[in-house]
Amino acid sequence: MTVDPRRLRLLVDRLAELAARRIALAPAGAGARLRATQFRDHVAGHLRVRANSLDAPLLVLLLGPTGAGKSTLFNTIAGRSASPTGVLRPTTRAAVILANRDDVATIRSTALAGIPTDRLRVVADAAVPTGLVLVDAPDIDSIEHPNRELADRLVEAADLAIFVTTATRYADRVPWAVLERVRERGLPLVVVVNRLPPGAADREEILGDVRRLFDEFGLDVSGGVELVGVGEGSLAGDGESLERGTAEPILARIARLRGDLAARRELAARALAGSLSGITVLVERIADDVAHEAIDAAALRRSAAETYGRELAALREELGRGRFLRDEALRHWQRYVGADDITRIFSRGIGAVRGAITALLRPSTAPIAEVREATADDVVAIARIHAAEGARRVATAWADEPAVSSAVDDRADLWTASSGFETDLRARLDEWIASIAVDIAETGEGKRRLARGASIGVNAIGVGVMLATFIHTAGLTGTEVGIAAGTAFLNQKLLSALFGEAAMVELIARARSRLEASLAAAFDREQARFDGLVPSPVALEALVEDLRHVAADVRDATAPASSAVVAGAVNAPDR
Ligand SMILES: Nc1nc2c(ncn2[C@@H]2O[C@H](COP(=O)(O)OP(=O)(O)OP(=O)(O)O)[C@@H](O)[C@H]2O)c(=O)[nH]1
Ligand SMILES: [Mg+2]
Repeated sequence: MTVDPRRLRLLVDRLAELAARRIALAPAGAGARLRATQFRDHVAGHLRVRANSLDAPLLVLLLGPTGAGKSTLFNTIAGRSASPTGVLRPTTRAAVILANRDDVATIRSTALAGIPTDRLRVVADAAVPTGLVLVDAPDIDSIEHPNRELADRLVEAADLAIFVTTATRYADRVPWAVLERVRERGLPLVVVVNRLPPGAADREEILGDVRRLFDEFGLDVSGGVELVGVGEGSLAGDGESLERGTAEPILARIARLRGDLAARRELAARALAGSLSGITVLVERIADDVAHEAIDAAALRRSAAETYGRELAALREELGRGRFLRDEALRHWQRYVGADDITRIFSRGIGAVRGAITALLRPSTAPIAEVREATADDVVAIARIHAAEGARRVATAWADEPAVSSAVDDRADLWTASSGFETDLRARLDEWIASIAVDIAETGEGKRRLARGASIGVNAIGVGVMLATFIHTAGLTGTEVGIAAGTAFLNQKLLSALFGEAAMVELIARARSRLEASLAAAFDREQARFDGLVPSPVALEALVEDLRHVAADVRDATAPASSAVVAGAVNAPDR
């Protein structure tokens, strides 16, 4: 099976798009963040470069712990002091690049694109043949975290890693974390054990032990990985490089690659084949990360929704009991609907009421504005208490969740109702009150009566319906006589006289359900502040699916991948 080069490049496009989406969905936790970065950097810095051409300059990376002698070896290969060495650890803090000037431009716009200029030091050398770029990396184990980040970034772009360690340092733990990524991404590897003791038996023993460690780790030294011993050499005259004889095996390796296009192409193909099999592993692991994040995000949003749902239910119940309305407004209304002449008409029976009521209810005397405003104020005040309580409860719960704790801690505004809550709810209530008037005007009975008696104000009746959604005789217990009960009784009597019992009940029920929808919308707006702190579970799930698909497609396109097959594909004449 061969890899169709067009298909390969399309796969790279898809991988790049998925890597960008993954980064945009805020990976949770250090491990997930690292994998997301590796994914993006590896696709951009290596897969795309190699899918386009195996003849793009090879990137050979000197990698390893601080003080192992990377820069000294770099200078030995360069044949001059190009990367300062030092006794203070760490020494190298930028990626030092030795290349022909032609390759510098290429590599900076492809494999090394995105690395800040202040972290690159270019040593352009006309004497260096094109085709191979040597990079001295900062260390991977000192306390300088940016050094490690840069080294990690270079690992993603390299075609060959020359891992430099020493006879005393090879078993240190930290470098193995980097070697794990080298193994996963299938990066061709040469291991240099520097500063070996002079005795042949000691050297053999150390190299044997190194071989065993690498083999156990799954980096097969007897197979693909080369192991090179470099003796503790006297430094050359400049003190910045080794005597050339000491580093002979490495110098020979570099010279061969520089001089032989086929050897470079073979190495590039091997690196690409490693990348293609490694990327499926990485992509699957990222899909697992994202799947976990989708579950967590959904759980967080659900907990917020439940909390706000409980507060909304409590609010609804309180509103239904009507006790929150201030007496003063109710008294206004009771005085209006309970005026002597209306009571007198009521006592004469329903027929008489219908006939006389329109004449009696004069809009000019109705306390419409007062009751409306007082009611809206009271609803907003009590809703705000529940919105604030909902926010406090969600923020408290989320403060214990690692994925969102810092976001919640950083934002004091999330611990109470939003600053726009009152204005927003008031606008919704105004709309609601207006909708009651519209409903009355459109109701059969209302239509008739309004047509007949112009003097009866639709707004006055609207206030009656509005109040009836909060105070109603059924919702008040026997002990709660007083102003609310009395007003509810008279208000209902009036409305039922106007519309008939059944139409009245429906009118009130519709008003109540519209009010509930408005309150729910206002609470949704509050909850959305929290939802916005976690990525959308739907977007995360979609990403999981796309990642699994692309991993399967890469496997399908490359199996059974070998460097020869890949080489044939990428350099195929039909490109
Ligand atoms: N005598 C002797 N000294 C060496 C040898 N290799 C490296 N050194 C010294 O070890 C020290 C560290 O070497 P560097 O080349 O700066 O090490 P590095 O790996 O680049 O270190 P960082 O840049 O910190 O990551 C320097 O003082 C070198 O002169 C060697 O083979 N023999
Ligand atoms: Mg160095």
